[in-house]
Amino acid sequence: MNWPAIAVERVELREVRLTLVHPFETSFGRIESRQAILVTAAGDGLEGFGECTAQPAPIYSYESNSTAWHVLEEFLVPALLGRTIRSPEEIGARLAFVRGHPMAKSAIEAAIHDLAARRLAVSLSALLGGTRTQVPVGISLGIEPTIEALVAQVERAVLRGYARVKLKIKPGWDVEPLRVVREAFPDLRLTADANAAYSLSDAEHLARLDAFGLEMIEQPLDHEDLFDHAALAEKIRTPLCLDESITGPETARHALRLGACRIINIKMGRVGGLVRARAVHDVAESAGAPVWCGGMLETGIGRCHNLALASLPNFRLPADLSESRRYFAEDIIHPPVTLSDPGMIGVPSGPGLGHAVLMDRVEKATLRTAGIGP
Ligand code: OSB
Ligand code: MG
Repeated sequence: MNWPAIAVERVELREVRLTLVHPFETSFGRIESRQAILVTAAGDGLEGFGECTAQPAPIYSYESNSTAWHVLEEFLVPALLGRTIRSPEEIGARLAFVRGHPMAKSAIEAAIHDLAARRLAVSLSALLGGTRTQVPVGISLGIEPTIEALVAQVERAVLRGYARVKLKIKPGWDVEPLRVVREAFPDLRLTADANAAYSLSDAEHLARLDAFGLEMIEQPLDHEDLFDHAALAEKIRTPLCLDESITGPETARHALRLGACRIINIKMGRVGGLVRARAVHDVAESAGAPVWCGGMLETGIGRCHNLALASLPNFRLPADLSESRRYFAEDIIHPPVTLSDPGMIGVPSGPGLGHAVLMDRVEKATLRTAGIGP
């Protein structure tokens, strides 16, 4: 689909906080609410929305809401304001002078994509060239106080119809919870995500997880260590998937070539936007490796972007994309995201995000705002 010439006249930043219906605990800490920067790009009488996937603290990656706010306000937005954007690649090119800060870049790039899609009156998925009308989805379940509590969560997810369940693991919360869940659900598509909590010296321990028929283990080792992931892959049978380590098409190519992973989790924020996310998708596709769309507990806005991204053809495995109600009592979009069929979420077909942004709920959740431009 042809990209329209887009004039970015004004940008608004807004930090919001939405309480999660259930706290989410990973090897790096416990998350009780989704606190995010929303970006609105206005031009030609239309508005597009983006969401920054950073969190308040620089724990999952080095970005935080404050660094993203600073970089957006001082550098990224001024580099785009008043410009006519003639291609999706032009956004990244104009932002390339800023080193790093992929989540901040992705948020404004996403807002401009939404604006472009609305301008053409097509869905974001259509603008990207998506080929799916619904995408297979799973659920990512956090560490629970007890194994019984975890089994209850898995049971609810299975009854709800999720196509795959991912369990967060860390040293001391791995073999036992996986063993018990596997015993209770022998046919469940099951994966585990360590968020970099292990080192190569744990290889023998991690090999014990081979007994549970996991479809993959996600990011067992340090985010910067492709080499040790390749060494670990030789010592265990379960396929490795990388999340934190994959920062773009470059690391994707290196990781696949080294044998550091066989599967890639793509998050648009982590890789610096939709254009780079597609580039990672293409690198993996030509290497014959499947990808799937990861999540960062996004509000409905980020979730719609993820659904559009996951409609591309090589997103062959279930996404970490769950219903709005799994995260929030009241999402900020209408209608909320729900399962369309068991284990599937429909890709929005209306213009742009395809869901309305509920500004009254956004206002209620707002912590701070900044307007940039006339
Ligand atoms: O590692 O995939 C991860 C959430 C926050 C930070 C990191 C991760 C996650 C998830 C949640 O697993 C996935 C979702 O949005 O449902
Ligand atoms: Mg992960």
